[in-house]
This record gives sequence, structure tokens and C-alpha cells, in this order.
Amino acid sequence: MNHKAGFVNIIGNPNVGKSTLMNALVGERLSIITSKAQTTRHRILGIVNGDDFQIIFSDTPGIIKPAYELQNSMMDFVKSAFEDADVLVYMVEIGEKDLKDEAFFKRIIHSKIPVLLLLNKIDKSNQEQLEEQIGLWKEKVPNAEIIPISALENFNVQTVFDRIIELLPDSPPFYPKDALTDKPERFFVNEIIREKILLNYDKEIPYAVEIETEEFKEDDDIIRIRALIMVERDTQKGIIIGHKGAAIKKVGIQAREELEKFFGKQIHLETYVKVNKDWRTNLRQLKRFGYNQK
Ligand SMILES: Nc1nc2c(ncn2[C@@H]2O[C@H](COP(=O)(O)OP(=O)(O)O)[C@@H](O)[C@H]2O)c(=O)[nH]1
Ligand SMILES: [Mg+2]
Repeated sequence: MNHKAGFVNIIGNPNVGKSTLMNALVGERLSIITSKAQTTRHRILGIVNGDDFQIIFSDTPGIIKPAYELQNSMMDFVKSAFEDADVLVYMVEIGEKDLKDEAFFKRIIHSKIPVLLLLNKIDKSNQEQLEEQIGLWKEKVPNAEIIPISALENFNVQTVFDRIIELLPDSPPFYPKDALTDKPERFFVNEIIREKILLNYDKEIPYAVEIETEEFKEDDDIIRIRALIMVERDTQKGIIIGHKGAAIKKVGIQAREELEKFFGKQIHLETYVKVNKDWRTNLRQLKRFGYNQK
């Protein structure tokens, strides 16, 4: 029996549904999802294993024009996703017209590897609109195979999965066959807390926050976690904490519930907030938080 394995990298504009799709394909909630742009900051691997295949999906940050160092490093994750892909999944949503970066778009249309163009959110469209959009994308990306999907409603996700398996090259597995991801547990703690911050605060707050899990102690029946919530300014610290600590308490409760689901264990979560001035623009800091790989 031949074994197939390869890297399937998901790219596209912010908010088109890349993380929703990856979670649907992997069957686990590895990537955080919100309606806010730039929810995904890292390149996150989700691994699906079968007897004769291993698919290594990677979810990437949405393509943007970088305005500060953190975003530069986010776009480096996107670049790396072009470099090792065996199958490129280019996701667009109904109604969308252009990729926010011309250079990335050129790489897609000149790609030597198979490109699956997934037209997502078709639950929001009608037949006529759908046909028009398929025609449009056929012209724009002639080298791609177009599949209309709804990642949210799990429509055609299995079709995408089956097609990917067909396209994978013969190869031994790259990761152990019981691996689900390449990221450590602490990474997912950070992400889950960050998701609750994204959901509970507005304006610049979610973008100024970084989480660092300082302690992760797993016992038989409980995991004890201490996490630092970093912001850039004193005023942001005040907003995060809220009146009499009400806001941070809400984040803590929501994060704990999500962490218990994720790890399948009781969680004790302690959080505290600290100002770390300008971490988003500081290369040394970014490296420490796993962004800058150079
Ligand atoms: N209606 C609809 N909404 C979707 C679909 N897929 C994702 N979304 C929503 O689009 C928003 C962005 O999704 P996300 O997966 O974070 O997008 P990403 O930024 O590309 O990773 C979220 O509110 C999702 O619930 C879909 O198929 N249909
Ligand atoms: Mg995402």
C-alpha cells in the first residue's frame, strides 16, 4: 500500500473563513475564529492521519499590507506557506474581488503546484450569484480548480478533503502518526485566551494584546495555568481589567470553559495583566512570542 503525505496550505484575505475550514477539515478547534480581521497571527498546523495518508494543513494569517512589525512577521508566515505547499488552497468568499496583495496573487496564478480555489460562504448566496462568481474566478485564476463550499455549514468540505487526498504525493509521513499539531499546549492556551479577548473588547485592544502562558502544570485530574495578558499602554490595562475587575473576570470564565473543552480536564486559570510597551514593534519581543523566525 502506498503512503501519501504532504502540506496543504490555506491562504486568502482576512475573514474569508480559512480557520473555520481548517477546523472543519481537522475535526478539532485548533484555530481561533472571530468575526474580526487578523484573528490568526501564526501559521498553525493541523494534522490529519489515516492508515495510508497524512495531510498537514496549515492555517495562515489573512493577507494584508503590513503596517507594523508584528504584521510583517504575520506575512512571513504566509510566504513560508507558499514555499512548502504540495497543494495550495486559495480561499475567497462570495462577493470578494481581489487579493489584498498583488505579489501573492501572482504567485497563486503562476503556481506550479495544484491550486484549489474554494469559494466560501455560499450559504449567503443564491444560484445565480454563485454561477456568476464561479465564472469570474475561472477567468482570474485559470490554473485553479474551483469548489464552492460553506465551511460554516460543512457543505462540500468532504469533497475538498477527498480531492486533497487524490492530489497528495506519495511520501512517508512527516510527523508521528498520532500527532495533531506541531504546537505545544501552551500555544493553545494563549490562543484560547486571546480569542476571548477578541470577543470581549473592541477597537485597538485586541490588536495590542499578547498572551504568555507562564505556568502549565498538569496533574491527573486538573491543569493549573497562569497566564500573562500583555498590553501596550496603561489605559489598555485599565480597559482589560474593567470596573472592579468585571471585564477580566468574564474573559477568565469564558477562557476556562473553552480550555476545559479543549483539554478535556478541569482547569484552574489565573490571569494577570501587565504593560509591555510597544511589544508589537519590537523585534526581540516578537521573537520571544514566536513571531519573528529570522
Ligand atoms: N456565513 C458564513 N460565515 C462563515 C463561513 N465560514 C466562516 N464564516 C465566518 O466568517 C468569519 C471569519 O471566519 P474565520 O474562519 O476566522 O476567517 P479567517 O480570518 O479567514 O480565518 C467568522 O465569523 C466565521 O464564523 C461560511 O461558510 N458561511
Ligand atoms: Mg484565521
